[in-house]
Amino acid sequence: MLSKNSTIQEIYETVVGRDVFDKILLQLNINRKVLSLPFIKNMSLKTLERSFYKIIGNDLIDALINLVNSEKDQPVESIEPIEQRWFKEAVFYQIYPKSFKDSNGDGIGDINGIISQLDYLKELGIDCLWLSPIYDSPNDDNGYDIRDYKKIAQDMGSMEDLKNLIDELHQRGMKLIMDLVVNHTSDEHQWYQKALQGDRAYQDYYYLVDSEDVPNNWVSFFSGSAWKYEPSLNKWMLHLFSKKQPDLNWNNPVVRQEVSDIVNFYLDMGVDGFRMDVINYISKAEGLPQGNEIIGKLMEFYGIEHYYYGPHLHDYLRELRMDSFEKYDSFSVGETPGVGIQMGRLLTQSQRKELDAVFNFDHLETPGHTRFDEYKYDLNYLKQYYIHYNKCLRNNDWITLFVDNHDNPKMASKINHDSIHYDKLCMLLNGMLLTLRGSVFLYQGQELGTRNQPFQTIDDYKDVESINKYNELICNNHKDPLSVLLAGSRDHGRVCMMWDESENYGFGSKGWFMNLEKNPQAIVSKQMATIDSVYNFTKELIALRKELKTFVYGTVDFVKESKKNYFGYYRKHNDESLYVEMNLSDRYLPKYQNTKEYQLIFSNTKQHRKSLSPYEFNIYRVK
Ligand code: ISL
Ligand code: CA
Repeated sequence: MLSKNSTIQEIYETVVGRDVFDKILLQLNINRKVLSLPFIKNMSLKTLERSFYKIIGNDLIDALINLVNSEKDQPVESIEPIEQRWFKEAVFYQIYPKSFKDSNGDGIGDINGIISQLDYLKELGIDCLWLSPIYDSPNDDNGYDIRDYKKIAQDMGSMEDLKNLIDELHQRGMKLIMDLVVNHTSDEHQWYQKALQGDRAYQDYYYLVDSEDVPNNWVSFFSGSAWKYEPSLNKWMLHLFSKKQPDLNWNNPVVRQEVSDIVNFYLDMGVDGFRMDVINYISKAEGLPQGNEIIGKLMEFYGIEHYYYGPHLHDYLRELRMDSFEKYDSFSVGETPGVGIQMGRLLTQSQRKELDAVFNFDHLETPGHTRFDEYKYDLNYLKQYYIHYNKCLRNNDWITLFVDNHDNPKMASKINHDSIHYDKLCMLLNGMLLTLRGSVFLYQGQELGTRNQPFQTIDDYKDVESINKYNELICNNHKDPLSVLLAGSRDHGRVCMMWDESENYGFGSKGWFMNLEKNPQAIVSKQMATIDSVYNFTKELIALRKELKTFVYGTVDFVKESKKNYFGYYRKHNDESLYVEMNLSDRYLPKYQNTKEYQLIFSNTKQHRKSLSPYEFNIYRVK
């Protein structure tokens, strides 16, 4: 057990301690090397608290010690060969169904629209689709607020359509994972409705708390308090997300039973696994204690330390896996915001039987920045992130590789939105993902080189998070709320796919969310017809990755790590050795690694020179 007498180094050697320190340093933009300075690492927590009392107060260290002591396990440092599984070889493709493809002219993407594009996805080389929620929902959070888990939203189609989709996918040798949103339901779910009508059994499904005043200082991810007063019950309801998304009480075994029942319902139907929404938030600390002020300010969300790695997280995940996933050759990937590398390892190591992989989000912003900051993303950070991440992993670990999803602006836009080399940059990003070790998740449009939207007025936004954020900024007299939204809105990822040059790029006049981008390059029809497009680059590289299993199971050895703007690594497996190199900048760069004897097998550049051109990406076979 660690205590205030423990040193910083002792804390850093624990799973939680390491991740928490790394996170704090990241947020404060301080290099983690400071922790190796003798003066720092040998300092006891007591001294740390005393020295910085004015800044950190008297309960931050207690909060840290509690969290650290709550985790008794350590990752297993296995040297066994990597276990071969389908999801490690697969290239995943995330679909935001509303925006993907409309089949019936109502302007809203649907299941039949997806079916109509399966040949397109197969040709691209996609192995498995992940669908953002398609269940019945009042759409307060675009489907992440589910009213009925076993019913398909009317706009999306029917259960028959879903079965059809599964058949059509399986016939093509492809798979499907669905979104499992079970940290919360919609307040229109019958469970919550029954709770509101006074049914005690259903009240126990949620956090409905008796209290004179707001039960604690936790805040919602979508602005304001995480508590809503329910006058008819005279109780407070916990909602970490919108007011229409009450959190489920996982301490109630009946709730856990309901969840495994939902999972089994779909796995029995033939679905191949789930992406599990904010699954690390399901276990909340006993008594729902007040969030620490300093952590709240630093992380922007008060209370987070009491639920992002809660006391029963491992138990609940294991139980769910045994009751459902384990009976099938299925895949589970957890969306785990805030979880660091070591905690992620404990959630995913194969012998622990919790999750197969998680999404770690620490690469989406550079140190010291949050999503709504307007800044230029430096790719050297992404490089260091992957180098560090890989060095922490053993063969019993598995990770996901991604840069875009429905909750973020486009990574390439953050890096260099206006560059004349934008397409090459997109190729480089896709190239990096497809040649590192991990399951690759492409987001719809990423194969085209789509970019952020030129949103101008508040009416251009649809997302509940953006709209709440805007109102909050207005209340706080912010000078330029629209520029904040433009930098960080999730809507950049949610506009409709651009299929062709017909009205609204194929979504017609009723399109639910028009693509305002006036860059006609990133359209499917054009990209397919252009030899050196982002699409063709991505398609050919996926094919190469399928052919060369070295990219999946090979070792990763980074070279020239300290050369700014240069990223190079070897992938080796059996007798094969491949070398990947890239220029992370939009200027010419020396070729730091000698590749003269190597055979160039893949590139985003036609004319090769002595130096690397802007965003050049090359793969060599080492002879
Ligand atoms: O956008 C965020 C809050 O500022 C992210 O932290 C995001 O909410 C978080 O990653 C959780 O995302 C998932 O759950 C949400 C849903 O709105 C997101 O679309 C989903 O990916 C609630 O279900
Ligand atoms: Ca439709």
